[in-house]
Amino acid sequence: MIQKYVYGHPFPTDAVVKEIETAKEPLPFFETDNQGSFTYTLAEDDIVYGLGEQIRGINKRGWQYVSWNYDNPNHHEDTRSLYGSHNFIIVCGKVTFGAFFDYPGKMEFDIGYTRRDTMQIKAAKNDLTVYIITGENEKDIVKQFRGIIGRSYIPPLWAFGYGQSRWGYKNEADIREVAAKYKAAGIPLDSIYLDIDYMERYKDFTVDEERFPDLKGLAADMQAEGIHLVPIIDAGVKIEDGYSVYEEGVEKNYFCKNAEGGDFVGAVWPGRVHFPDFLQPEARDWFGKKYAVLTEQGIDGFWNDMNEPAIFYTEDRLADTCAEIEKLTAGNMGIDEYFAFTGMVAGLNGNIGDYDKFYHNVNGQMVKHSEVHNLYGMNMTRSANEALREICPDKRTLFFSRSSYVGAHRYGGIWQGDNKSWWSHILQSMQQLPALNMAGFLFTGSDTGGFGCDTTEDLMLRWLQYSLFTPLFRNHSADGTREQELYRFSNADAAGNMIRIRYSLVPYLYSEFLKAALRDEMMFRPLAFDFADDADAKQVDDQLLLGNELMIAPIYKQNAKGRYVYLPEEMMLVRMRSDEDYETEILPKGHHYVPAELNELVFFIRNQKAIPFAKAAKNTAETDWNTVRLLGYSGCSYEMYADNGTSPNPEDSLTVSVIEK
Ligand code: MIG
Repeated sequence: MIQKYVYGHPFPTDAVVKEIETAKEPLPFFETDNQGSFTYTLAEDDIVYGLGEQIRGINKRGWQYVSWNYDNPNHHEDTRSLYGSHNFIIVCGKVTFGAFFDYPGKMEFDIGYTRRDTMQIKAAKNDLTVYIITGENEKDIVKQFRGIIGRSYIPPLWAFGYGQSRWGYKNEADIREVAAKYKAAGIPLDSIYLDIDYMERYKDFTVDEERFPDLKGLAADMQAEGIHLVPIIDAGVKIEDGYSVYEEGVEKNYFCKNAEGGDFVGAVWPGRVHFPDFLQPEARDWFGKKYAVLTEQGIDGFWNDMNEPAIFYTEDRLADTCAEIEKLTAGNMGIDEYFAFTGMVAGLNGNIGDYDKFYHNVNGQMVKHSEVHNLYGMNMTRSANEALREICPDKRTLFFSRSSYVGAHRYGGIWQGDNKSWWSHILQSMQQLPALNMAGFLFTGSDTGGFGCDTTEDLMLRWLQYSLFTPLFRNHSADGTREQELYRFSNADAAGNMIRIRYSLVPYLYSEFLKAALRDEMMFRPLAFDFADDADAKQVDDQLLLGNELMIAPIYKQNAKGRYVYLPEEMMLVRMRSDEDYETEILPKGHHYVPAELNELVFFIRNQKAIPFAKAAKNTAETDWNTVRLLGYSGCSYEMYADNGTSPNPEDSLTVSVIEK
């Protein structure tokens, strides 16, 4: 059952697509002060799941989180906001229910942080819609929620292949080198990503003619090798005379305005920029149609970046800061002045006050950005998705975004933002997966190997052993960090074996993805969602169920030659060195220490289940679905979902078949 409660005058976020009548009975579970604050008393053993892309564990209890889409490449346990805001939680324990707080501005979730027994959720203003969902269990609550927010985005099949990315590929030769070296190393590859350097001075929908003189030719050569090029698009539009995107946007009033009615100026990679007003349908249509500049050159995938939007600085604040600094540095700087100085400089980037300085035009009304902040990234990806469905109506285009809000899951996937080459960020990524799935985000994954900092070859290998299960499987790193293409490492053979295992798993992963999307289910679940009465399962926050057949338990500690794993039922341990070299062993329910050398992937097949396992291919287009055989318990079958991998509506080519062992 879903009950809807409206407070004040909520901004229409488009998160929920189903009409629901406002409830007549009073709000259950929470006390509200009718000022935007909602309080729930937590029982000692209550678990709180959800919040999508957030830091810390699967159980969110014991911290304060803030929904405020934010570019934080240095996030760790202390962080409160990340790139997306997904205000859906499930409280599980004394009473079990789901709650979605549909509010596009800043929201705080104090989940037993101030007081262990109190959850206090607070919207900046009392203008929001609250949905309370009760059901049979957590999975049922999620299914009901997903039913009202609309079907999750389904990418083309090739997006399930392995992708190589790096901020730092400067020109066509760099891209060709990556493709050639992967080929020479015999490591499968489906995509190479183009970061901001392909553009002319970071201008959206331009291609630098010197460094990429023939993108169309390059894209065609890559296609011939089964490789898709995936360029980045940034939110900010460079202010530059003669640049048509800038000039059109100014002329048509498609950019966000400042208080005086002029076009708001921020600074990001291109220098001074205007931000497209993605809340205007006409602006969305206009910006989205620009993607054709690239699809015309053979491009069929994009990633949308900097769309929180990230703002390095605004002109006003920079001017004020410089004036203050002048005063501070006039005499002999004392320690207090020194810290004031460094604080002011550090505070330029992503300054929350800057988001009060610009406005969206919503049906002629000027709406302050900070009140609808968390919708920006979602509407950028919506702009691309809706336009591309017109431009390329016959096939799916790959999209994923950095920033998001509930509802964005209908338009594209998300990557989990800028992480680091830290062991803890393998775990952090995994812990976000079920919460993201709860909110509809199925196509997701982390920057494998780590984005910031220098990776190591063992970290890379262990990260691959985790990421090879995530729908988005991309190796990405930041400019200036240690290069991490797999062929650079002394363990490239072992890494290549992991990639080949991924390709053997593509039929299974794709099938489970389709099921999750078409049935509004979760692909990745905490153990307790399936084993509700198992007290030990509730404690597990570094293992996940994947689909209905697998359990993953990645190794995320350096120098570990194995790990403890909890089996909530008898399962089959699979220990794989390559798609052809592996052994299996049945383990009883309970706690086990599972050894795994660095070059060994371990995962578990659930009791009396089996998964389809194909011959590894050099890319997804070459996957031979006829070679699919069952791996797992004998005497059981698997229900496989498949389609042609490209039709915009998956139902048009969907096949459901039963594979028997
Ligand atoms: O401020 O385009 O998250 O993936 O490589 C950094 C450069 C801008 C942030 C993205 C990252 C990308 C980088 N971008």
